[in-house]
Amino acid sequence: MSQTAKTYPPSAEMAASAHVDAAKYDAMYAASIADPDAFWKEQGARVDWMTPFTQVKDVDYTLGSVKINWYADGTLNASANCIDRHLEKRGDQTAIIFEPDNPEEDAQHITYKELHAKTCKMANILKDLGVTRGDRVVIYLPMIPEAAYAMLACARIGAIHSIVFAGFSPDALAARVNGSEAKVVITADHAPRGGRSTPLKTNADQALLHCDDSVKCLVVKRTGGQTTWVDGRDFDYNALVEGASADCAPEAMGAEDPLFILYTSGSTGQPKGVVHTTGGYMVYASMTHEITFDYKDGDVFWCTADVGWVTGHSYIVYGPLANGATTIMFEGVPTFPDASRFWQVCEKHKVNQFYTAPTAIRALMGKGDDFVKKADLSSLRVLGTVGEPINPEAWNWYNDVVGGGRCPIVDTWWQTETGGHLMTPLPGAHAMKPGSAMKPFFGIQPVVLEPTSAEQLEGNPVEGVLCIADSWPGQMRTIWGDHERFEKTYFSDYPGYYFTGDGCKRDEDGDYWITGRVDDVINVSGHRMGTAEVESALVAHAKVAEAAVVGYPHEIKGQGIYCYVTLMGGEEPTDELRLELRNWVRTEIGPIASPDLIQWAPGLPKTRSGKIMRRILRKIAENDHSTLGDTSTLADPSVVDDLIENRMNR
Ligand code: 6R9
Repeated sequence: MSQTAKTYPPSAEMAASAHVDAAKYDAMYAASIADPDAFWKEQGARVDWMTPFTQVKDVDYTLGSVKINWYADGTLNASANCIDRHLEKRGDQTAIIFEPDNPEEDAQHITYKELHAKTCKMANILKDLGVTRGDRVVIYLPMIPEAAYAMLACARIGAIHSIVFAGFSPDALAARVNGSEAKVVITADHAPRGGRSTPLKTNADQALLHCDDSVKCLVVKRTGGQTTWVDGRDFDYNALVEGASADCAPEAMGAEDPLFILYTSGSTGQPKGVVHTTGGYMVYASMTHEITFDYKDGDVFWCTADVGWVTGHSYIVYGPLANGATTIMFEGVPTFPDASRFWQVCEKHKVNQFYTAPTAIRALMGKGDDFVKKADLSSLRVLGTVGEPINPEAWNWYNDVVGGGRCPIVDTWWQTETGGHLMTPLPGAHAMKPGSAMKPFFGIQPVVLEPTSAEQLEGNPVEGVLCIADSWPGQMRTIWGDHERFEKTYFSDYPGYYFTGDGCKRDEDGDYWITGRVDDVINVSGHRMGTAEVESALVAHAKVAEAAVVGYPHEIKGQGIYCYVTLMGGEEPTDELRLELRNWVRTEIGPIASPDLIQWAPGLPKTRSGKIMRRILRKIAENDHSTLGDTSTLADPSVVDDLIENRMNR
């Protein structure tokens, strides 16, 4: 990512009106580092506690005894913080605007009072299905209001939700139901998206064949489309909701009781269940939502993510609702019915803060400015991006064409693991640089380390791996069922630090630029994908002997999926087989894991000990094979010539 000389300081008006200006940022940041306990004690008051906390931070990053606790002796309920506490002041205010996939279908405005009733009803239905405190519930729903009711209903009764993105396959769903030993799966008949429809219930049926017989399935009617029904296992939400009570007292949960599990890809093995707990997560989601987006009472906030990702958890549901905002849930895609949809929705609902991913910006940029210009975007005040580094061209287009040069862009860097933003410019405080995540959020101490010596790089400019020196309340606490893997993944390579898996540059002004993953995680359209997952899907195919998967630069998606495949002896490398493997991976994992390029590899470059040299495969996929580095340790250096000769990415 190139650094540009031009910076974009906040307007005088923005600096004067924002929650945080430059001087306040400096003072608050210094205070947050000097005395984290005092700082986070004060911020702890953002949420309503049933039992006030007396402890603030209790953290140890020592390998073998890693523990992360915040506000541990307090009790609270996340759903009460998102709903009940707003009822008196804003019971009739819209909490959620639901914008359906089809623009002809009416949007729904759900008030805080209605949200309360719907959440309580869903909570009572779950209780009747036998769900109690600490149980897991898997949510496999489209972007419909019931997804938010389901999350909040779980939180209300102390159940732990685990959302599985509706684009994931039955196999991926089954793995997550089994991994979390869920009691109930909540799904819908069909999921409309982009004018097409996914048979979600059919997927759930297939997944449940591989799950314990005791798992129940609660089915929401979205389209009324056909489904099959298993009596005794399947329950009709729309029928049950009629008779359900609209009262359900929120459970008093310990601050460190899990709020949710969210599976995400890592550099090795199968996806891991990231665990977030209640107190610290709520404080951090609420604070980052308010400060990063300069959210003010009465604003309409739109995050275009899906609730299946962490961005949807923190910035569609928990953060905005904790702050009493009006939050938009959009069921559709940016290009349906055409490329003006995002902007039409902004105009229709008078959106004040708009938060999306670089991949969407690049795709829309390619469709031309007219789609933007025909909408009235004067309500927009702050724009945001998340998920991957944004290239300066896309940043400039977002700034000029969408924001009309008036709206600061917050380039928020964070992860499923971090619960909320760790680095971002603040709208009223920082002179933005296109492509830079700029500054740490309060309490965040980024350090740049030399990758092999783990030595901390001081001064500016420097480049290395990005670690965080201390904890913050929104940090993940463990990997579900595998605390050892948690310690090993995040605290073993660079002892004493949380290792992010990202590389970064700190420029001469001390501003941060994320350079991308340094591990075997690739970022496809802002979605995390472990190369190991795609490899294991490929080798599960009868005709595949071996596979290696790497990322390569892709104009729209950021990174594309490049697969090197060695076939079983006697198998013909045909285009039909390519297509078959592509579809195979789509069914094994989901469409987001579709290979972009599949190269037939008679052999893979391996060391004499049999380790695949991915560095070489990455270079070939990037079409940058002039500097392959040292290949002398390869067992058979000649395979490299064949791979270069037959590369797909020319
Ligand atoms: C929130 C989310 C995390 C990974 C992260 C990094 C990349 C996210 C970014 C960014 C550059 C940004 N990433 N935001 N890279 N600039 N503003 O995306 O979580 O799905 O867990 O992905 O995404 O590589 O490590 P998650």
